[in-house]
Amino acid sequence: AVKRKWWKESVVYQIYPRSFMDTNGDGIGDLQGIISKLDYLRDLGVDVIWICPFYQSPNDDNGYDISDYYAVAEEFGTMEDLDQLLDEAHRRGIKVIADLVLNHTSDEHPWFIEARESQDSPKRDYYIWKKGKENNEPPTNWGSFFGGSAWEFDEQSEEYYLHIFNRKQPDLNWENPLLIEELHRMVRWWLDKGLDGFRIDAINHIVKMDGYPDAEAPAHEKIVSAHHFFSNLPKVHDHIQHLHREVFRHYDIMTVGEAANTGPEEALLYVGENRDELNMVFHFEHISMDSTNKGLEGWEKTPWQLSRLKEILNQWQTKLHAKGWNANFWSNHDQPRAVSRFGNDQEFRIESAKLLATLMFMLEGTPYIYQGEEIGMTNIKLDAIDDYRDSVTHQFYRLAQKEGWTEDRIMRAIHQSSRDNARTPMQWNDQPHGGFTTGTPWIQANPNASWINVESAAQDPHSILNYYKQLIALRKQHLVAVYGQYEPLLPEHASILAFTRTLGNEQLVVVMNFAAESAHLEIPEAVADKSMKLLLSNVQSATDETLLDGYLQPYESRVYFRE
Ligand code: TEU
Ligand code: CA
Repeated sequence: AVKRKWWKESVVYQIYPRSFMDTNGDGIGDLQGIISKLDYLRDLGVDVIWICPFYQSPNDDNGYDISDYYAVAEEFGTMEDLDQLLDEAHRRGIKVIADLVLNHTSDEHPWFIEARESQDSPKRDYYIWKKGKENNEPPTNWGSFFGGSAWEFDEQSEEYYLHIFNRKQPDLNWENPLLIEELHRMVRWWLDKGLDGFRIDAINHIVKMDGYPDAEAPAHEKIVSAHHFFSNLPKVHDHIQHLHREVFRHYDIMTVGEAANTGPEEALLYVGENRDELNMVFHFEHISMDSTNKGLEGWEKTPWQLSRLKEILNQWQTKLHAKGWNANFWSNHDQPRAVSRFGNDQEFRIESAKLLATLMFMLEGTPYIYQGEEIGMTNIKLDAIDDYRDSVTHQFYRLAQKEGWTEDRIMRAIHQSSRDNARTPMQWNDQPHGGFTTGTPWIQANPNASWINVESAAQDPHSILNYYKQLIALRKQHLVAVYGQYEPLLPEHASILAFTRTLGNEQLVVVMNFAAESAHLEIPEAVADKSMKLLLSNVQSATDETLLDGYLQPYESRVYFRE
């Protein structure tokens, strides 16, 4: 028997508030903007919205650098707006989860301001301080995720502090029980306010390797990737279990942790059903398929292989079945647009966007939609570095210049990989700036907003948007889509990804062609019998019978059902 849970049966929609909807013309999305679109989200069929950080922040990293955990960022609105948002969402049957950033704060958080006052400041131990090496080099050779050293020298108190992200994001010291108590109190405060759970930022990085060793590297390499010294260390689990015991288990909530550099075995330690940690984690294995390099070169995408995607999905689907739970996604606010990256954003934009959605919704796990994905929003190519807003993109630009890359090469990499690809304004209609704002948006809207937008998609029965509605409805009607056991079909096929999902005597058969050419389809006889009913397809010619036809059109996807 399956263990039914609301968060397993939910569809989650991720909102990047800065880019979602602006209601006061200052060019920045706001909480009232989200409220104004709740009916849209309800009609889409969304059960949960995840809102990226809306806390007070100097915005070096758009809210992931928090200076007050208990305050709403002024440009987003007020605490009353937030209460209203919770209220109005709940009235529509939509739950709300928020980002929870526990690995670091802003350097403008009062804790850090106090901590850096002197080496014996009472708050000193809230962060991680070390002396440099004898030759004035940083304490270790660890590189930050965002480029450059993970250590910054603080002139005021004459020690280095650790920041595995930007230098304005000092890492919190989870060795300090007082800090932990403060964080627990804060999490409880938000749950008491009515939040329905959290997406927990960078949670697998909160513990750093004892003794702070250097990573092995050739002597001339002063700064190297050292992720293994601050990813998935055993004590992370003690801390999450502690948080669960003290806080989470007292509420009916959902939790999803962000866990880069995590494979399925490690993931089970976070999401295993008797672990009392998290409900699910985001891993990045499938969205790392197209960056085989590390460091700056990692910004240059390389072709991805369907065989690799199959391998990854097989592992995650099989290993977590009946033991944990998957979080399924193609994109988020840190990633390029899915249709540009894994589909085809030219001739087959509509078909391939639907195909990608079909996969995410038909796998076992909870599906996540990133805002704009439901209308097939694409990457953007801005001409000049000054048009980009993301601090990490600017950091990349500086470092690549220093390495001697040409402007062309740098901009090509930025066009492929910049986080701003996902952060252009949501495209609501064909008005200026996609109807996102009546003022000047904080970042340019994609010029294709004139024809890729919600209003026109809503009017077209064959739009990506209406296909998402059908997918969501299908998942609600058929429990097998949520809980069915996954089994791969046609494992060797070069362009077709196919699988079955089985629950009792119900079965889904999903077939998808990931190529821009039609593909030969031969379903094993045991699966392809005449009782199969077509539930959904992204081409209009598909019928019950066509499963036996022997081919799929470019980017065609179909879902069959039998009982
Ligand atoms: O992202 C975390 C993050 O960037 C890494 O875990 C990343 O996945 C890793 O570099 C592997 O490539 C979160 C937020 O989503 C992001 O927007 C923030 O900038 C970051 O944390 C810092 O808070
Ligand atoms: Ca605004």
